[in-house]
Amino acid sequence: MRLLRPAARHAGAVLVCGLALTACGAVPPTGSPATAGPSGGSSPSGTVSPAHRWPDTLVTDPGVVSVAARGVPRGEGGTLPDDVNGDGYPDAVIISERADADVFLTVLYGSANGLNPERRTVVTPLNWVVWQGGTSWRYRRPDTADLDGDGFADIPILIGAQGDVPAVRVLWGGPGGPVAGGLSPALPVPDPGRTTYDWPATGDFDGDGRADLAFGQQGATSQADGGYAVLHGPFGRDGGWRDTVTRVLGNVSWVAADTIAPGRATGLVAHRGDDGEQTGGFHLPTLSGGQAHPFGPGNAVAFGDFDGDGLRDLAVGDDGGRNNEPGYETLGATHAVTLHYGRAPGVPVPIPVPGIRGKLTAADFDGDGRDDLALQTGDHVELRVNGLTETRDLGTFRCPRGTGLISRAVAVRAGDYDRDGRAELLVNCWANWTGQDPKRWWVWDPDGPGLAFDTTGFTS
Ligand SMILES: [Ca+2]
Ligand SMILES: [Ca+2]
Ligand SMILES: [Ca+2]
Ligand SMILES: [Ca+2]
Repeated sequence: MRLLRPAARHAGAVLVCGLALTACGAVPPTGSPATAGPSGGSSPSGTVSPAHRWPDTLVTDPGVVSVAARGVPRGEGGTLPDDVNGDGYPDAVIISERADADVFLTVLYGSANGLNPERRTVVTPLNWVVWQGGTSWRYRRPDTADLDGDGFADIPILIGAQGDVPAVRVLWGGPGGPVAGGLSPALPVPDPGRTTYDWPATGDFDGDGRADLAFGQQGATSQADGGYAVLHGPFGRDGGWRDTVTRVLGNVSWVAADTIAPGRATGLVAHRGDDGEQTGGFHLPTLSGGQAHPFGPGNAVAFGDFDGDGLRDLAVGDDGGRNNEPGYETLGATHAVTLHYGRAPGVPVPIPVPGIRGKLTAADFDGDGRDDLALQTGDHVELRVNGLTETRDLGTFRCPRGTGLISRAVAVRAGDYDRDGRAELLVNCWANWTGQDPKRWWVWDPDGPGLAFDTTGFTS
């Protein structure tokens, strides 16, 4: 039994079996790795059982979301993996709430002046719900990528009927952002009951220039059967995709990916499940090479180039999750960020950070060519800069007035939304000690005034 948050991850894991009993039954042993074709994986060598396909209703049901846009700059297409309207500026996708606690997606559009909530698209589920699986530090999802290769970043979302198994669909980007009806059929994720209720990770995992989607897969009959599945792009608007690769790694519950960049295959973290405690996982710098470096414990992960040598590094930290098993006070608690540098992946370098919790967010906030790390200590968000050797306290974020107690600042995601070479940080300000409260937001810009906004009134 866990004492503290996060509760959502494990609750979601339990729910997988609770709601999808058929998907928790026996599943043929998976290869390592194995490939299934776009027929849905019914080939003899495939690992996708037709018995575990999504319900057909999820494929055919139209009119799932409404879309309301205002002030969206019109783009012509580009190459950035997070440019939803293709105007050359990265965009931020967040999950947020209205006053009535309705959960919806908002695309905030970048510009020369950065993010501005007056330039946005609000995507609201109709009779379905946007799944909120995942704990607070992974709340940066949904990720984006140009899944169909048309020059506009797309948004895979996890959505489904209340109480049903959610499906992954793609909300397609376009010159004016997402539009009504611009939603793919349900993607044929292998063994959805085994695939955790976390959102998929975007990447180009085979380095072919086409964006792919990765999913963590829990073991069907034991933890040892856990692993990951990758659906390779390009993805068609009819729901088609190139092929599926699965791999068994043992006790894997969820995945996190590096950022997409031209000319390199995207790295992946396949993380073990947990019962509220800190666990570890496997770092796969490339999937095609097959090498999986074990790491941990630490439930918060972030990729970056922290020493500026051009190689990708992995930061692992304590997200604050605990349970009340005997010894919980100390077991698995590193109270540190541990760096796994690309130049020496087998030599972890711990950096003590007393009071660390929450997620890690990496970006180059000061523009020196080295990625920096935003992390939480207590109620504060702080930056580690200059190769993570220097600490810069950003303080407690101020949120819109009149919203009651503001207690926690949660760094959600970062990007260079104004393209001045220095990243901005998007922070969610909780007014609730006990759980996610994604209504109040703050954009921290190292070069300019902060911007606060509240999604409570985002009806359009
Ligand atoms: Ca854009
Ligand atoms: Ca696209
Ligand atoms: Ca690819
Ligand atoms: Ca930097």
